[in-house]
Amino acid sequence: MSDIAAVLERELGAGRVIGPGDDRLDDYGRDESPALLVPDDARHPPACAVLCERTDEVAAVLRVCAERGVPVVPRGAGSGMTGGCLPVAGGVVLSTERMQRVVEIAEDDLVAVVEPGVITGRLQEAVEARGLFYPPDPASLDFCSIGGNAATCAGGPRAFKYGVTREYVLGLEVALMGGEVLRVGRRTSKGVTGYDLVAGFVGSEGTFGVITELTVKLLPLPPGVATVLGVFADVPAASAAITALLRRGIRPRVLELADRASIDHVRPRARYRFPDGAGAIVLVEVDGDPDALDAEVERIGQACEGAGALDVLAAQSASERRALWEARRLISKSLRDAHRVKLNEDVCVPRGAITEMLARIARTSADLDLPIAVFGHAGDGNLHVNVLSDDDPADPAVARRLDQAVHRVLADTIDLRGTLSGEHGIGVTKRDVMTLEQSERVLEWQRRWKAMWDPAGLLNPGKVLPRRRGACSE
Ligand code: 2HG
Ligand code: ZN
Repeated sequence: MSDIAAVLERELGAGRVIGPGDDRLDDYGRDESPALLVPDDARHPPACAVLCERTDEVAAVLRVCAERGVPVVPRGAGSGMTGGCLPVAGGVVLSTERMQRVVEIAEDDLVAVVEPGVITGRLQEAVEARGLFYPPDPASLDFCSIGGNAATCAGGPRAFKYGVTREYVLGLEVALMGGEVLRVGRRTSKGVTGYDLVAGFVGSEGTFGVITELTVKLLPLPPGVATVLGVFADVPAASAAITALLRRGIRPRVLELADRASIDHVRPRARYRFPDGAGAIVLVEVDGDPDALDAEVERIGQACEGAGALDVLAAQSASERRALWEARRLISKSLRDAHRVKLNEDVCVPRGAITEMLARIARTSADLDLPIAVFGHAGDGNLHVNVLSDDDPADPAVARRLDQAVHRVLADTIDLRGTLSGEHGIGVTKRDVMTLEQSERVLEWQRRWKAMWDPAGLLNPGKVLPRRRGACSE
C-alpha cells in the first residue's frame, strides 16, 4: 500500500481505503466521459480511493492530504460525462458514495436535508411518498447522486419549467482543503444575507470544497401529469410545433426533441412503435390540476398537428407514459452501444437558434462524413450533439475528422450566442476549449476565485479552468 493509503487507513480504520493492487481501484479512475476527449496528459490512476462515511472523515482526509501536498479528487457516483471526477494528477479519490442518509424531510418547511451519496431517484421517491416534489431529473437519476448533481449543477428534462439543481440547493455543509468545515446558505426559500456562497459551490465541480450535506428545496407534488409525443417528418416541423405550442401560452414541464439518427437508434429497443418516416420527435409533458390537463393536451395536439405531425400520442396510462420516457431515456445508451466512438457535446443555444444550429450540424455531418445524432432539452436550447463513428480513432485521419466535427459544433454554438455546456459541466474534457467562450480576464478572475478556497491547488486539480493561455487544438 502506498504511503498516503497507509496513512489514511490508520486515520479512518480498516476497510475504508482501496489501495494499489485492489481490483476495485480502476473503477475510481473512470467515469462516463468519452475516453477520446480526455487529454493524454490527464490520464492517471489514483494512488488510492477513500470511502468516507461522515463529515469528520471527509475533513480528516482533506487535512491529511493538505499537510502532505497530495491532490484530492471528490467523487459521487461517477456518472459525470466530462471527467470531472477523474484523478488527472493522481492523488486520492474521496468518494462520498457511502454517505447515503436522508437526514430529514420537513414537510412544513418544504425542505429535505440529505447526505451527498443519496441517489437522486431515491430522494425523489422518498419525498413523493409524502406528497412532495424534488424536480431536478438528470437522465442518470437512477444511479447519480445528489452531491454530484450539486457539484455539477445537473439539469434534466424538467429544467424547462422547474430550473436546474442550483435553484433547489438552499444550504450546504462543505469541507475545505485543509479540513475546515463550513455551513453556508440557509433553510429558507428566500434569503439574501451576504454573498451567495451556495451558488458558487454549486457547479464548481468539486474544485472549491467537498459537499458533505445539502439542504434542498421541495415543492408540493403536482397532482396530475400528462405526456404527449409528437412525431414529425423532420426537425424544422418539430421546431415549428414547439414554437406554436409556446405561443399558445402552454408552459410544459418538459419539452424534449430528438432527431432522425436518435430515433433510428432507439427504434429497435423501444416499446413505442415509431411510424415509418419519423424524422424528429417532440416529447411534451405538462403538470398541474388534473381537470385542466385534458384541455392542455388537446392544445398540444393541435399545435403538433398544425405543424404537420405524422402521429400524436397522448399517453393514457402510467404504463404508456413509461414507454414514452423509456424511448427518450434509451437514446444515450443506444448510441453508445451501437458505435465505437460517441463524442457527446452538451451545447446550449438560444431557443430561437435551434433550427439553425441543427442545420449547421447536418452540414458538419455531411462535410466530414460522420453521423451525428442530436437530442435533448429543446425547451432550454440544450442539445446533446453526439458525433459517432465506427472507425478506429487511433487512425490519425479519423481522429482529425472527429476533432474537426467537435470544433465546428462548438464554434457554431458560440457563433449563435450559445454556451459550451448546458448541464454536463466542463470537467477535463472541455477545459481547454473554455477560451472559445470566455476571455482571458474572465478566466483569470475565476482562477483567483478558485485560489481563495484552495490556494495550493490540491482539490480536484486540472478541472474546469484551462491552463494559462489555454490552447484549442484547432
Ligand atoms: C440525457 O439528457 C443525458 O439523456 C445524456 O444528459 C446525454 O449522452 C448524452 O449525450
Ligand atoms: Zn441531458
